Amino acid sequence: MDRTFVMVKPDGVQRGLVGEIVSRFEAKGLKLVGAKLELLPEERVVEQYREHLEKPFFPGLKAYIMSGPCFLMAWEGKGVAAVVRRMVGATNPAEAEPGSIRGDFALDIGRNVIHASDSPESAARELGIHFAPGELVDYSRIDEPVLYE
Ligand code: D4T
Repeated sequence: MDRTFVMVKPDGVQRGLVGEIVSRFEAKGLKLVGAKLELLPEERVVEQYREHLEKPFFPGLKAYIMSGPCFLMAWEGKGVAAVVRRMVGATNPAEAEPGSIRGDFALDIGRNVIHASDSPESAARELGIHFAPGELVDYSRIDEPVLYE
């Protein structure tokens, strides 16, 4: 089954949004297969955002991501990376649809509450940066037989 990486950023943790965000993915029918609260070390922030290293916003982005604990998750489900990105909404919260997480809970692109991998390939890479294989759990949710055709 497909897996993706999702992270509540420090602003989301500080604002007490972890439970609301986890609830949305649970209610959708996705399965939580890994989770931890962590202060990210610089190497993993750089690896996570390596495509943005030369961008003018990178120093501020790195400082923000390292400013407090992040809540890291692995979610599993059919087409999960694309499903989660739609639930997260546009990168700029001003453009994110109401009903999406950023559309409902954020205002500023530099404080957009949550990260989610943008493709199955990114998901595999990012899960590898943040989780050891033994930290991801294989199990069945009791409602799986009625969630899938
Ligand atoms: P993340 O990676 O945080 O989920 O965001 P997205 O995948 O939706 O968007 P992204 O890679 O384009 O941007 C990464 C991260 O950088 C911040 N950012 C971005 C910023 O502070 N200023 C900017 O101008 C841009 C483009 C927000 C998300």
